[in-house]
Amino acid sequence: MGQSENEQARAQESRNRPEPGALPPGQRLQRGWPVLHYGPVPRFKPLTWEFQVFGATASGDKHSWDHEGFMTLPRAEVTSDLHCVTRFSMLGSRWGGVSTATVLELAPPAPEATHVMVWAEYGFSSNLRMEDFADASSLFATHRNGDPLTVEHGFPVRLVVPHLYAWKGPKWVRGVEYMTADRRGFWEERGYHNIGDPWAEQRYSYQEQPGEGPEL
Ligand SMILES: Nc1nc2c(c(=O)[nH]1)N[C@H]1C(S)=C(S)[C@@H](COP(=O)(O)O)O[C@H]1N2
Ligand SMILES: [Mo]
Repeated sequence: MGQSENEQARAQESRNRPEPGALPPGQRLQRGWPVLHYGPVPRFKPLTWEFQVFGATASGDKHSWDHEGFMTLPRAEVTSDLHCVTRFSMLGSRWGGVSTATVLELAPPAPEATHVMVWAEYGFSSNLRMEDFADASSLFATHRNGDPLTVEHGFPVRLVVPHLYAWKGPKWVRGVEYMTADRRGFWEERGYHNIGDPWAEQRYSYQEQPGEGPEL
């Protein structure tokens, strides 16, 4: 179960990315775990909750799991850091859940799919390049340090993409849309960088270079 440390190390090497546990430029260490999001905390409704994969799927069909189905998918663990663009970082959480690789394997995208939009409750969304979504450290987390997520932190499922700023990981995820072209998500439309690499301090959309995001 889970990802070996070797595999994690190799994934890091291949991206030439700093080790977990390091602080990106302009970030400070946070003790404890603040709650940060836009809008109200959604109530979990187990009977109607679904995790859907749709858009440019290989078969053209939509895939969906109910909560029980999602919780019985193969599980993985990743230890990683969370970097909020408001400058706090939380280092060294052990996230448990379903890796994005598992979702990609069970609900494969069409070959033309280049980006994903991850959708959460109340229409919150964030867009990712396929390679960032598919990264070996990207995980749909249900647990942190062995405990189920609290509702404020995204119960039942949040995305964690440790090599990007934390807004790229929606809490209360309900679906993934495979896309054949890039489109901006919620914060990416509202002044935040389309890619959001904390090591390059890609905080705001005005910093985007040509080709890093769709027209604003
Ligand atoms: N659905 C949703 N997910 C979200 C956000 C949000 O506004 N809505 N904010 C993001 C931001 S900016 C951060 S820093 C993290 C914060 O996660 P936390 O509240 O568990 O610390 O959630 C991310 N996920
Ligand atoms: Mo954030």
